[in-house]
Amino acid sequence: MLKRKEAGSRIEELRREIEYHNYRYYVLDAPVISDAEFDRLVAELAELEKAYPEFITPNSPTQRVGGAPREGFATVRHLVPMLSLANAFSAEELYDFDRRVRAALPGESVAYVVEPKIDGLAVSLTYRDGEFVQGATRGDGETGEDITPNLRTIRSLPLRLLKEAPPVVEVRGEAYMSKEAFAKLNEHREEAGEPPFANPRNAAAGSLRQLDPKITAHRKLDLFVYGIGHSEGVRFTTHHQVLAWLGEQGFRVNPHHRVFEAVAEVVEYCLSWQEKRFDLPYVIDGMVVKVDSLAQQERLGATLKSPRWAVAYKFPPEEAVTRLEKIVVSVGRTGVLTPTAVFEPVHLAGTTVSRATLHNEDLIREKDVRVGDYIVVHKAGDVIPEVVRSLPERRTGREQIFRMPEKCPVCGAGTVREEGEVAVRCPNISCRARLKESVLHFASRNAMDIRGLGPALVEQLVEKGLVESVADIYGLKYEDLVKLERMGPKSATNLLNEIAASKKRDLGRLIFALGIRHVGERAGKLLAAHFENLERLMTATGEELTAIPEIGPKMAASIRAFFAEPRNQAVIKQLVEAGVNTVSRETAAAAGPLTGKVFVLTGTLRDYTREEATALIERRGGRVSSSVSRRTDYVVVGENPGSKYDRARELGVAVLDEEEFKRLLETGQ
Ligand code: 3BA
Repeated sequence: MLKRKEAGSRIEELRREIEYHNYRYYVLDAPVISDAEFDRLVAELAELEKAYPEFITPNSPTQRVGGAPREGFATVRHLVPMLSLANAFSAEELYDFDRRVRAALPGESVAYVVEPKIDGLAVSLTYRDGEFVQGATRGDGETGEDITPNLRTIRSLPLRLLKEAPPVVEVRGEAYMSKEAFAKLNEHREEAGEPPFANPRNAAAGSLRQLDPKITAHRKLDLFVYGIGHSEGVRFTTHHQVLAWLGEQGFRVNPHHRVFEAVAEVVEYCLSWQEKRFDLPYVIDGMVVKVDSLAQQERLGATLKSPRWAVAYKFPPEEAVTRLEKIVVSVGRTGVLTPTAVFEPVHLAGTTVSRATLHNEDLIREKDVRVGDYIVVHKAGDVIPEVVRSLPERRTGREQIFRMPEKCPVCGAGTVREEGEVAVRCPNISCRARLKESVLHFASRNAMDIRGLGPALVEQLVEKGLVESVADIYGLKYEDLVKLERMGPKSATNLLNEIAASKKRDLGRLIFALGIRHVGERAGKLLAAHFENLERLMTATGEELTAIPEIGPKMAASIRAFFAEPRNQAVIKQLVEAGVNTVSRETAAAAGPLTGKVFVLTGTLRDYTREEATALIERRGGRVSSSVSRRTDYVVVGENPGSKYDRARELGVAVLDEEEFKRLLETGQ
């Protein structure tokens, strides 16, 4: 073990080294060590920090994802307002801008810097003595929100400046999400039935607005910087000098900025990016033109909203018109049916496209898209083709209104659309589209806990036709398994033992493992405790289900739909025949003296806080609800009770004072 002082200097050394390699990797895209070597450095630092936690600072590279969730965002006042950019929508308007600039600077020569306009979120990053101390959003330009921990998760953001640093410098730039990260994020959101983000800018904004920086850390964000706001102790004469300095200090500066003296060249450069932009890995929505000389910038000044020395040339929106030939429906891994528009091929944002997502049934209806229609298509985030709208004025009368299929196009099971949801789903857990996911969930740790039945193996079992439903797991034979890739005699035997052992799991786990929508681990346990065997759950009516505390109409409907599907009934029959346990050992009574009882608390108790009373009830199997209804068993009344007390008397619900409540906790009566 190192001595404290030595540990301190080694920690410092490791931090510099790690941040340098971070810079090589994320800023320069030119790493000089392997990932494994890098991981070793981080591991050594993490170990030293664990042994000497007094050395941990928020700007240690180990802390990029370490921030705790917060209650809300503090506001930050920008010392120099973050103005907005005036727009130019044509070459003509760029020439107008140039004329205004030259008119205000008579007889002077003018140079411009032209840089891509990143479609992200403007942020302000304050460094004191070279250390990153605060990051904020632009907000309304005067005040923004403090999002320091979220910004620290961006790997290309330097936690310390590389070179000799001024006492204070506030760097400004754009946080954004790459096209690739945006497409992946939306794919996951659609699979989970969550609404997709409209574009990478919304995705970046949504990610930076997370109160829990751990969520931000999972969203791959990046950063380009392009300016300085408030500063003390640095002086520059031109904008391109500022950009060079920022690069030397370890920031990512967009490499496509250029200096021009002639406005014609400025215009040509802007126009040249109209098509080239589709080859960039991030979205740009235009080019920003800035007067290069800072002295000239100062003399030009600003209007109320925007500087007179800069303008954003905005690219025209990339849209195309085509004819919708048909709508095809595919089924995703989780059983969601997704309609896709198939149309006559058109050139769009750099590629030829002939298909676009229509997301869901409701969107098709809202946009009034009919098969045979002329439609407008675009690419969200330059990558995801979408139907923007139909052109009803071009209809012939032969267009067809689309309906989602009533049968799953993959397995033929009757499809289900739950109340309040946009997604139509296939309810058959053995559907080919869903099977791998169903098996993985069935075997997962909190379900049937079959260790060794992971993605690679499930892939093979399903592809080879050895598993056509979750119940087929129990029919697997040694000879089937040893032949598979990465399977030896030992692992095959182990897996068979695991599978056999899983037959004894409690009913609660089995119910969860079936993958009934909305039925999580806790609901599985509650249902098992209430019905005690699977058979009774299968035949339960909606009323019986909703009579159970915590089981609402949504879950009840989904349980009924699940067991109504003959293909699911067949799986259960097969599970029973294989000898899988379908009875509950943990009965309702065993869970606690207050199991199933619903409490409402009102007024102040003398001896317990609200949190303590809740914990005491829950530890005994009861539940605390916030409002009184006919389903409430007890209303516990402290001093100065509210309207809940009146409501309890109205409904004839049992009312307990503090003494009676204590007795119930102690004796269960
Ligand atoms: N340059 C956005 N504003 C930008 C400093 C000025 C400016 C932008 C820019 C006003 C980009 C408005 C919000 C803001 C102060 C940021 C850029 C980009 N320059 N390259 C001229 O790439 N999106 N946005 N105000 N800083």
